[in-house]
Amino acid sequence: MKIGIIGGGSLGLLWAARLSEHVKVTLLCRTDQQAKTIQQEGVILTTLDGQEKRYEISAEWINESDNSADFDVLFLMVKQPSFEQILPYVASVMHENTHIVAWQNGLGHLEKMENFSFPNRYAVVTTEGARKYASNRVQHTGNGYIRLGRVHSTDNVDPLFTYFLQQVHVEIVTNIEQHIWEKFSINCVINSLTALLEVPNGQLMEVELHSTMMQIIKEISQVADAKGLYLKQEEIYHQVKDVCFKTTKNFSSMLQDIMAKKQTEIASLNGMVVTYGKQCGIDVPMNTSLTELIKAKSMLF
Ligand code: KPL
Repeated sequence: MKIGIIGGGSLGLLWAARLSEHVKVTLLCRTDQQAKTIQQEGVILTTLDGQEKRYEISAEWINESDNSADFDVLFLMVKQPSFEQILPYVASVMHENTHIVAWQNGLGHLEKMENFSFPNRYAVVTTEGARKYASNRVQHTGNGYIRLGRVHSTDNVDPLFTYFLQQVHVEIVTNIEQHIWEKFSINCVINSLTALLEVPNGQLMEVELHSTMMQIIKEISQVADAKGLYLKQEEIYHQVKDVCFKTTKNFSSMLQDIMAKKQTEIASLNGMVVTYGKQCGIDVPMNTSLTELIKAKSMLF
């Protein structure tokens, strides 16, 4: 199987290293500088137990990559703000049976894929934590689940692809939409609060934030309800606690973006709650305030 990973962020680097132990993987980078560094030095992964491992990975700059590449699997691992831009490139390096897997946090990306005729569409939700600390260096900061499911299809997952996913410990689920909303809720809580308070995930549990967290979750569950999905609020809160515990030292992706002065995913997280709230006529004051505060924080840096 020929696998391409688009996007060399923290999870892109982690998965390039991980997959290279099983299959041929090409990292399709969004900058020439990153592709060159990885070609010369490989990807350096610091494992959970603190060991440094070097992986030789084939890397290409997407502007110069070979468009006849024909990948069997493409992992789309760019952040939400860049997602739409890479879709024409995806269309140019796939064949008619390519498995296209979207790994984004938040909501909105699946609708964007609908404008393209991708036959085998999947989404992944994961609570694993990773931190990129140089263009080719990543630290694995927390274990978590990795769940994949077909988007808008009840067809079984192809046996060869299933075998590959099992080898890399990806769980196949049938109701990915429900998982996406649950993970979305977890990210709306952890990412916005860690970014605002500038603390690693674990520290959210060291201070009194219970009613703030419950209010974020309550508003999300109200909009989810209007969209025909049922979220168990207490259950989501327990999942938030569990993720904070398992990724205790991790800087959430939103905090990493704030620190790197990059555009955050707030519009696809709490901002999406605001958008859906307006569409459904539901007041979502906590998510509105968090969206405004994170946007303001990014602008004031
Ligand atoms: O997905 C994450 C993120 O940082 O975006 C969590 C699970 C919160 C890990 O930090």
